[in-house]
Amino acid sequence: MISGTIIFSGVKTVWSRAKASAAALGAGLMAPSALAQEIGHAEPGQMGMMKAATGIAEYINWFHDALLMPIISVISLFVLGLLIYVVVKFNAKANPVPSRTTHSTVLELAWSIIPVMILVVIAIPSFRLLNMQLTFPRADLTLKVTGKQWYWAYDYPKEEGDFGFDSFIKPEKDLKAGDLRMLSVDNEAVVPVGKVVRLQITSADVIHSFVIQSFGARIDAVPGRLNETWFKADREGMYYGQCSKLCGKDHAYMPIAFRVVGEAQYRAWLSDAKKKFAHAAAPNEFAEINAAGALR
Ligand SMILES: [Cu+2]
Repeated sequence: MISGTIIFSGVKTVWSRAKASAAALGAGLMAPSALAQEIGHAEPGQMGMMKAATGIAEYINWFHDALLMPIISVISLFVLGLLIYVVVKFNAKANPVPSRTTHSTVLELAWSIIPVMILVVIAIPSFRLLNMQLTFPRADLTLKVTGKQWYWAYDYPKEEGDFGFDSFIKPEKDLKAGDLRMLSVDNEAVVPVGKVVRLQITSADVIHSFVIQSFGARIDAVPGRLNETWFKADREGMYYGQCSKLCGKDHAYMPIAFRVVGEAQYRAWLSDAKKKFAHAAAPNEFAEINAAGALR
């Protein structure tokens, strides 16, 4: 297991180096403004995974692109080849007298052991990924995220000013230049770049699911339960996600929007947000529960 992990991390390093040099090559061709604002959302007609903004998302993309896709492609082509071979070679015309073979020890051992070995090869990086996602580094900022029918609510902790707000999808008629249909929201969650953000996720009604693919974050929002995930965004920009659990009639209309900014910009936003979204002005369930001491 351990030597396997070392091999895989070696492969991963080579892969991310190749990707980094490809990105550097691309960067030379792109306008600097395009680089300053990374946008984490799917492009129309896009194939493949969304661009990664965290180490975990990069690992997920590597796992999918460099390991799972090649394995499933080879298996699919192999099975297709076998089917064509059987159809051509063993049809009634080509093979009028069929063999009466019912048993082959070698074949049976092979089709048991080879799939097990493939699964072991997949399991090693898979468990490594789970371990990365479930090992929480010390958090610089903890946000509470509440799924509601049908929007998300964000609560910032006492140290950041003790405020919270609801985040609704922007209706199509309110979209401005640069906004994205079905993704842009009225109030984005703002977080600092390069900091560990811990998310405590719950729901006020039915089960929702909080997903931001560019962060490699995916976790259910379950009423009465506090689930956790974390991310550390390497790049500034806008990152979008969507509720990924069928949660009712407006399931498709509750996007998740995170703006990752530099420390100074974050502080500036914080001082405005503290006033705009103070809990006293806009009370929410959590403020009431907290006041009652239920969550302490
Ligand atoms: Cu939902």
